[in-house]
Amino acid sequence: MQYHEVCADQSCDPRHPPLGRTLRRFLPLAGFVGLFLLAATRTDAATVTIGRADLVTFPASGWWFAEEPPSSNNATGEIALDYAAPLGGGSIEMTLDGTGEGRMLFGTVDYNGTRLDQVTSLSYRSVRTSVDTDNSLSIALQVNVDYDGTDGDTNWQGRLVFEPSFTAGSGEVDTGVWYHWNTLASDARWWMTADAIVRGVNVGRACDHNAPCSLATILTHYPDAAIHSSLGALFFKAGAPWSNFSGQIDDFVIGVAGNETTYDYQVCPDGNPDGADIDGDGISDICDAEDAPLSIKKATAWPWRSKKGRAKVEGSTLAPFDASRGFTVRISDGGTMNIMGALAPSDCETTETERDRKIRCRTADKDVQAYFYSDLSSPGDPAKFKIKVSRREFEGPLAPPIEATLEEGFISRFGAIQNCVSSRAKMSCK
Ligand SMILES: [Ca+2]
Ligand SMILES: [Ca+2]
Ligand SMILES: [Ca+2]
Ligand SMILES: [Ca+2]
Repeated sequence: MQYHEVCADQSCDPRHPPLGRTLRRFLPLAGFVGLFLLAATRTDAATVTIGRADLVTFPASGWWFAEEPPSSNNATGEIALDYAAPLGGGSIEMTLDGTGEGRMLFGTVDYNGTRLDQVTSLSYRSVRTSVDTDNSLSIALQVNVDYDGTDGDTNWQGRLVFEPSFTAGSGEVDTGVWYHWNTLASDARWWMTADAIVRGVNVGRACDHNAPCSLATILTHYPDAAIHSSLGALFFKAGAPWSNFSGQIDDFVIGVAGNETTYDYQVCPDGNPDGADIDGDGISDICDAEDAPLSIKKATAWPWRSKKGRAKVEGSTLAPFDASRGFTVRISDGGTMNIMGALAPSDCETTETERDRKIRCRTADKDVQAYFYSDLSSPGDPAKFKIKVSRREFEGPLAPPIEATLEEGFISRFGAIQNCVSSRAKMSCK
C-alpha cells in the first residue's frame, strides 16, 4: 500500500508516513516535542480503540454499521483484519455489491449537538481497494446537520458531505492508496444535500454539489451550524449508491474545543469469533497472542565458529498449519543467540493425501527450512514440526533454554526446552 496526504497547508507533507511510523521515528524526541506542543496548543489527545466486540446497533452510543435503506442487503460493513491499515490491527471495510443499490454507513451519534465552530480537528485515512476507472470513488465523511443549532427549529436539514474526489481533484483518487484527508483544510470540499433553515427560515444553500466549499466557508454563512441534536449522526459512507465498491477507513481524528480523540479500528476484541481457535481457550486465533504451545522435543545450536551459525528445533504442536500465510521463526537461547528466518508462501509446498498432510518449505538459499506433518487419520493429534535456520552470525557460549517462536500470519506458537548440554562447538537440548 502507498500513502498520500491531501491538505492545503504545509503542516501536511505528502511524504509523511502514517501516524504509527511517525510516532516511532520521533519517539526519542517525543518528550521534548510533546511538552512543546502541549504548551503551544493545549490539546488533550486520546486514542480510542474500537474492536468488533465494541460495535453497537444504531442509535446507541458508540460506533455502528447501518445500511441505507436499512436491511436492503446490497452492502456489507465489518472491521476487517488488515495489517496494512494506518494504525494497524484492522480497519473499517465497506463493500457494495454489483446491483448499483449499495450504500453502507459507519458512524456514531456521540457528537450530536456539537457546534461546528467547536470542531478543531477532523481527519481520517481511506483507501479504495476496488477498481474505479474514473478514480473518484472514496468513502466520504458526512454529518446530519442543523444549520442553526440555536433557533429551536429541529426539522431535518439534510447532510453536510465531505467528498474526497472534490478535494483531491477529479480522477485523482487512485486505487490501493491510503489517503489522509484533513477535512478542515482550506482546500477540503464539503457540500450541502438540502437547504439550510436559519432562525426558522429557509435560506437556501451556499455550497451545493456543484459549488462545494470549505467548512470555514460554510461557517461564515451559518455560524451557529451544529451536528443535529436529535436527528444527528457523524458517519462515513460508501455509496451514492455505487456498484462493486470496496474500501476502508482508519485513523479517524476529531477534536472538539481542543479535546482530540483518535479512533483506531481493530479486529480485537473480537465479538464475532469465526470459530478458529486452535487452543480452544475461547479467544479466537485472530485475537489470541498465544495460540498454541510448541512442544520442543529436541533443539541444537551451533555457533558461527563450528557450523556457521545454525539452529534446529523439532517437536509437535496443535494443528493445523497453513502455508498460505508464510512462516516466521525466531530461535534464541539464554545467552546472546537470537536468530530469525522467514518463509514466504512461495517457499512452501503442501502435499495432502487421505492419510496425511505434509508441508515442506525452504528459502532459495536453503538457509531456512521447515517441515510440518499432520496425520489426518487422527485429526486431534498434534502436528510434528522440524525447523532449521542456518548461516546466522552468533557466537557462544550458548546457555539454556532454547526458545522458539513460530508465527503463521496471526497465529503465534511459542515453546522452550531447558535440559541442555553445552560444549564449545554446540548446545544440544532434549
Ligand atoms: Ca435549528
Ligand atoms: Ca486500525
Ligand atoms: Ca485461542
Ligand atoms: Ca493469534
